[in-house]
Amino acid sequence: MKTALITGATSGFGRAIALRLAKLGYNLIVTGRRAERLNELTKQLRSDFTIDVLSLCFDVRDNEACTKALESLPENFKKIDLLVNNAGLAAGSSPFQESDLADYDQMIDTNVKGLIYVTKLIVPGMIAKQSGHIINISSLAGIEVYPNGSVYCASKYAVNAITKGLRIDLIHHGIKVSSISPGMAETEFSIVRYHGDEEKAKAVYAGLIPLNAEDIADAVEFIVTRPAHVSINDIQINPAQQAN
Ligand code: NDP
Ligand code: 8X3
Repeated sequence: MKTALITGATSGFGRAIALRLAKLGYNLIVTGRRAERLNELTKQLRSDFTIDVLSLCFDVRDNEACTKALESLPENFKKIDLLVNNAGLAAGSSPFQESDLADYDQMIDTNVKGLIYVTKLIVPGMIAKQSGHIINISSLAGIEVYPNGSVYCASKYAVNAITKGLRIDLIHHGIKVSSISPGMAETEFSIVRYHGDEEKAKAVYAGLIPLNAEDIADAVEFIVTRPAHVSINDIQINPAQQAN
């Protein structure tokens, strides 16, 4: 049985990906900051599937916490076959000149540095067994830049550069590196972006049918079920009503 580690499994894409990978028979390490959500998910996974589940509560921005959690994994979770770097956020939506620097720090620290910290800790184990797969959840925002999105977009452009670089650096170790680049999807993403303002968050999706978390789980399932000789570099996936 294979083992997958998913960051940011307490909500949205991460949660849906965890449930989908459980259905595919993966043992799971689920992570996030909200312990209660992790407990609830772990309970559901254990009752609905015959898999081993480990939940680890830590903030990906804290390298010491990442190290503590991931360097002392129980024996049966030590060999990680699939890492899904999903934890991330947008914070704020204002022109650059009016934006809060704390929001910018949070996005760079989570989406870029957090992804680097976790990946740095998992890659050595994959190299040791000369196999593995990393899927980074990027965004359409890593391909296009939109008004009031400069630094969120920058963080996802960085994710794409890291994805491409990792693919080159890890190719001789039997490790595949993929990304998924979704457009607008209704999760807790916009609630977080608007600092808890649910009305503003809802308005983002007015007049179109956004993607949902299951659409992204579908993409993950497609990527991990390809034959060994096939590597999916990126899946760009938009709502039918969103061109760019
Ligand atoms: P959600 O807000 O629903 O989920 C985000 C997840 O990330 C949560 O589980 C949250 O867990 C976790 N997370 C955030 N910050 C941290 C942190 N510092 N440490 C650990 N975990 C953290 O949003 P989505 O599911 O939509 O977002 C998932 C990913 O998809 C993100 O990288 C986002 O940028 C990307 N994305 C989203 C799109 C969208 O339109 N929704 C489109 C394209 C990409 P907790 O709060 O418990 O820590
Ligand atoms: C989130 C996608 O373009 O709606 O990554 O901000 S977008």
